[in-house]
Amino acid sequence: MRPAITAFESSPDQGRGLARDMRVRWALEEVGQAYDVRLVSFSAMKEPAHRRLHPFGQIPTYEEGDLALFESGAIILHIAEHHVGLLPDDANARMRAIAWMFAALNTVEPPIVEREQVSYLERDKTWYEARLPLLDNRVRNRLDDLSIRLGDGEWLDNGFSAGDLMMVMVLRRLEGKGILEDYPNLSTYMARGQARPAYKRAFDDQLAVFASKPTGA
Ligand code: GTB
Repeated sequence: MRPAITAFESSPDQGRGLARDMRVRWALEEVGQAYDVRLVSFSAMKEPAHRRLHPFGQIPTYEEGDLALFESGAIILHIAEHHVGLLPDDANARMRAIAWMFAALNTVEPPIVEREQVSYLERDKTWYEARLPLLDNRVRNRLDDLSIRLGDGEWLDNGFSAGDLMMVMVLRRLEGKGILEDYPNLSTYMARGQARPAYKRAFDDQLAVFASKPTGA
């Protein structure tokens, strides 16, 4: 059964592949599963029809037969559990890869997202200049530990897994922020993920959505 995912009709990132459909596209490309994409507008996302798929009125969603899923982590875990290529066969290694998925989503991504949101939403507030360095430090604390654990390894736990896919996508949110550059092994790790053919196919497909809009809007 060919699954269908949802993505922004007009992504605010203008095709930079930062919205969370990108990680799902990448996972599907890694396992060689063809899929359909349904593009949704911001208003359609808040309509009852979409909320039946996603209670919070967001993308991505995933539909496959009578299964409907939301949350990129759950979607990628489902893909990884049902195909070869994103989780190791060994039971312990498999759980460690899943732990890295959770670490990316629950431990590393939250301070990155908080920093990002403050820089959008609180830039004109009196506390902004004082708050940003505190949030930078919280991000750096996570990167310090991640960098030590990765060391000179290629991936977080031997071979590439869904844990690396998720971590690379989370680290991408730091692009251009002047932080990741201080962690050469993490920068190289991120580039290694982005160099994977499956990543490139997924990236090009989401970029094509942006490029197909006459105004680029
Ligand atoms: N925890 C959920 C998951 O992992 O699936 C979070 C889903 C989520 O945040 N979806 C966002 C959304 O639908 C898109 S990805 N937002 C619309 C809304 O809430 O109304 C977040 C995102 C959006 C845009 C950029 N960007 O432009 O750079 C980056 C990331």
